Amino acid sequence: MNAELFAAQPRKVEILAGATLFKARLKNEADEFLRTIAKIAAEAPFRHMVTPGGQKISAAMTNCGNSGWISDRKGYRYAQVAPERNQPWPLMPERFRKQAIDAAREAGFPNFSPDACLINRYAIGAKMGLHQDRDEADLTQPIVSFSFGLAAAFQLGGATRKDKTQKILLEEGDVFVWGGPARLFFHGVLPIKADAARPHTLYRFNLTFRRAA
Ligand code: MD3
Ligand code: FE
Repeated sequence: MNAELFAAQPRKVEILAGATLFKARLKNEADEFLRTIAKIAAEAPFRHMVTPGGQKISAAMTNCGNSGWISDRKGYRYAQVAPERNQPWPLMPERFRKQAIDAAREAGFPNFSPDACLINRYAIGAKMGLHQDRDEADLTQPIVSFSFGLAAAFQLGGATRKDKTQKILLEEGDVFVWGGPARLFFHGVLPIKADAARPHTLYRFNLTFRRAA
């Protein structure tokens, strides 16, 4: 039997108002994206930052673009230089930027103009607790996320921390656009699991394109 017959086909799913999932949209480009991520990381290495409370963040992070998201004892913020290098972040690859803008437009956000791309690398067992993304200046701009490598069970809540959450599977090549009413919703990532069918795939990568400034 031909495995291609069962491969995920691209499709658009409206999860809730303002949150649109494009399943498998970048699946064929995954290897190219992973190579480009490796080049960015050769310039600005992945590292584990700490929260203002002093907890180590379990996803390793780096950035590309004019601004990059950072966290340390002083707080969460965007910075135009990588702190330990005192140099600008690597340029946001034009292909990345275009894919993010195209997805945002198709989800109903024609004016998306990202200046920051946070790259999260999750090893097996890494997770991200429920949180809101509110460090960006203009909350009318959406966030666009690309997932590669291992899958994740993504938790989507509501406007308050107490709201019920739903679980959404994010797989290789999935593109998620968040804006409008969903922009400030709580969300998180459950611990990443190994995939017996992909024994050489050790990480999940998630890229989030944002308008920071
Ligand atoms: C829903 N990253 O970096 S991306 C983050 O998979 C982050 O690495 C997750 O949450 C990850 O801040 C999820 C999808 C995402 C991004 C922003 C959102 C979902 C969102 C903002 C509001 C609601
Ligand atoms: Fe987030």
